[in-house]
Amino acid sequence: MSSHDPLSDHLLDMLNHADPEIARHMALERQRQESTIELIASENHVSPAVMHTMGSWLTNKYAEGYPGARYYGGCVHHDAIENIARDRAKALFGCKFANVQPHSGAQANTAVFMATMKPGDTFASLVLKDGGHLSHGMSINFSGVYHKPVHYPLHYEASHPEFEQIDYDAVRKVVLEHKPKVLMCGYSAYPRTIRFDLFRTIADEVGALLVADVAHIAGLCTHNGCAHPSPFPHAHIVTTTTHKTLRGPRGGLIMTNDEDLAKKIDKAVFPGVQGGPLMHVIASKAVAFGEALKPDFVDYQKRIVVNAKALASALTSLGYRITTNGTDNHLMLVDLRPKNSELTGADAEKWLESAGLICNKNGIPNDPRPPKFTSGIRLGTPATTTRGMGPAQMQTIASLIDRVLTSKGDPAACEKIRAEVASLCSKFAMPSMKH
Ligand code: DSN
Repeated sequence: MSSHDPLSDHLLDMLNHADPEIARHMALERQRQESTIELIASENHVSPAVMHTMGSWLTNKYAEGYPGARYYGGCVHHDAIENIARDRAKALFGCKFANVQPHSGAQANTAVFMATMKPGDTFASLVLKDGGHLSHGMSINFSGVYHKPVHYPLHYEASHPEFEQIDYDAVRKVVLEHKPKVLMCGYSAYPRTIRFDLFRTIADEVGALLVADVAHIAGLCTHNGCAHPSPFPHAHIVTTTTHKTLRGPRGGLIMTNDEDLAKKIDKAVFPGVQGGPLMHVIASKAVAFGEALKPDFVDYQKRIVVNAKALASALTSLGYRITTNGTDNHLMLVDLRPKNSELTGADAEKWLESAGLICNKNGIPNDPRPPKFTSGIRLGTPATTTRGMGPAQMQTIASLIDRVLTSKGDPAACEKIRAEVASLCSKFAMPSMKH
């Protein structure tokens, strides 16, 4: 039986006195995370060092501005921490400038749009329903309200060898026709390698800035592209979250090699779209970047991809269709229809959760069903890989998923599978259980 890290236990003890109502829910959530298998592609389990740096006295401080140029006194240690975070981010991704203040990936993209475009300017991106992101031009997101998104399509003909993948000829056509200020690449539900080099060639044809949002694949892109080609030197600007494959705290990050763009980005982050930086989160980002700079992080990223391929292949053998016929990265989209044409992603998500397998419903390219239902689920391997699971466990997980879905969520079957899931989890501790 694993034990927890002492700081987590101490926190719960303290909260049991200070605020028992919240303590109860936090204890239950810890138990939920420990006893279920996390397959949401954008989630991960952080180390105790990353986690507890966030829950610290650094939250007490206002530090508007940047190191050496703050609008409040008492920032000396915050300057040091933010400089370390910036230097580690630059070393990790191999670039010259980093802004570690964005509160999230969407905030990072908001700041980049402010730094590079005027209201009404056109940008090109992949549409949300094909794997893009809210902040890449959804009609009711700031990006679609204040700017003009034009979207490039995927290959939609089933006979095409690159079915459901980026159609670079179509990207070029859209870019030449609309001459956008910004060309965006990087996605939330795209399982294949992104050709940053081809995107840059296309952007250069019309003088557009190439913005790569690597929120999902950030960890894979570290160490000069250890498990996915790096967006540098091709992208003018790179945005990311820090909490997905990068395994840091919930937050955002913007990087570039261009000094002029770096100045505009700093101004856009603060005072453009944010006020005081979350210094406790920035310190935690620094800790996470420090962990990621260690050589075993490269091995971790490679194992994420090996596991994703193993899970995709096991599900294919069981009769599911993986879009694009596989994956090159940490995630896959599972088209449920070949197995059961009536089954929606919404039902699959609910049934799987009742068995302790956590994932999210997700549209597949050209999905006839609306986003509330969908014909697919999205699965990812960053969290299971953090727990130390490997290809053998991916086979087991595929079979557990299939048993839940074949049972049509039968409560007795799901209860039995939930016990098997808990037993598997007990053999693969979360980082906060190893100390
Ligand atoms: N919500 C994130 C995801 O799950 O992919 C994207 O921001």
